[in-house]
Amino acid sequence: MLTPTEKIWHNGRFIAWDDARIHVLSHVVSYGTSVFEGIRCYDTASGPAVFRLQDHMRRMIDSAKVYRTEIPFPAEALSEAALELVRVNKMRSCYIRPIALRGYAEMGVYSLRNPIEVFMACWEWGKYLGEEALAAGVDVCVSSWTRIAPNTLPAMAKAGANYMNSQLMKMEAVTNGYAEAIALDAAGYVSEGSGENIYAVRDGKIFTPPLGASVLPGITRDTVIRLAQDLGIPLVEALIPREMLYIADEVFFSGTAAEITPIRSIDRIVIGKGRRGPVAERLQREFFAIIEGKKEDRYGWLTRAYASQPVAGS
Ligand code: PPE
Repeated sequence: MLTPTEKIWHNGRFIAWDDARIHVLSHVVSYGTSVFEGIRCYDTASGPAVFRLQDHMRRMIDSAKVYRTEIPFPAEALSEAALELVRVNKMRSCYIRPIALRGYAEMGVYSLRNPIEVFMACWEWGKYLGEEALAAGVDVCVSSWTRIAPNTLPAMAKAGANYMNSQLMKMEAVTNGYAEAIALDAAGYVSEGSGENIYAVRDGKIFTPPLGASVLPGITRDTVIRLAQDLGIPLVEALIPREMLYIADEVFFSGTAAEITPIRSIDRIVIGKGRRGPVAERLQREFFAIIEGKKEDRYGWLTRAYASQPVAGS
């Protein structure tokens, strides 16, 4: 159950958590008309800091553009609002959810005359795929559902409606006793998880599906690509046949919520040694060293939320 924080940002001002309501006939409710982001704020050695804030806000603006929508706040203003949100709620580490939706005015599929409402909330969110997931790995399946096909729902846009496809995958997986599902794209190649990008490692080389395989351009995916390069681990974007997952030495997920999560079995076939592999572990170590502030933030990925460290409980 979600633990409420004090305030939610709405169209430029802060309102009480319980007041962040919309009418049931808001366009988004019937038609899924929303674009959103998921961002993490980490409690680093030098105080709470938000990871790749501007990149997330840029993606939200891009997602809206695909739907012919201009969010009435520039990325800088949204970023500033996110930092203020962390401050007013006195958070140290949290998950930040900005969402732009089409609100209440008219009914019918055409949405462009309905008002754009922008909300931003934050809450504490622990480990997405379970406490043990990061160290032990998770058991997953290949979904019987295909990922949203090219030119149907645009996968590069992080739109609410895309998550109906993700939900079909996730419900089936959980019902069958798996932590998560992997979707294949419309051509049958590996696409992504319900809320994560995916990687397969074979003989020390990382493979990840290209954007053309109906994947979200993950901010963590971009992070993994850069960290792999820095660590001298070869990484290629390539079409991945399903069976390549089964014979990989390692398979792992990345995402804001999932961070870097190893996969230890797929469809009950043990992957590699059935536990976190060395490549995933090296990437995790580098990733966590940066976000915990133990290693230099060499790409300027962290934005401090407080000018000076907040006193705990103040
Ligand atoms: N693919 C999908 C479909 C996806 O939803 C996410 C994020 C990713 C890839 C990874 O993207 P990024 O977070 O930028 O590295 N999924 C978010 C939603 C989780 C949720 O359940 O809600 C997330 O990880 O925050």
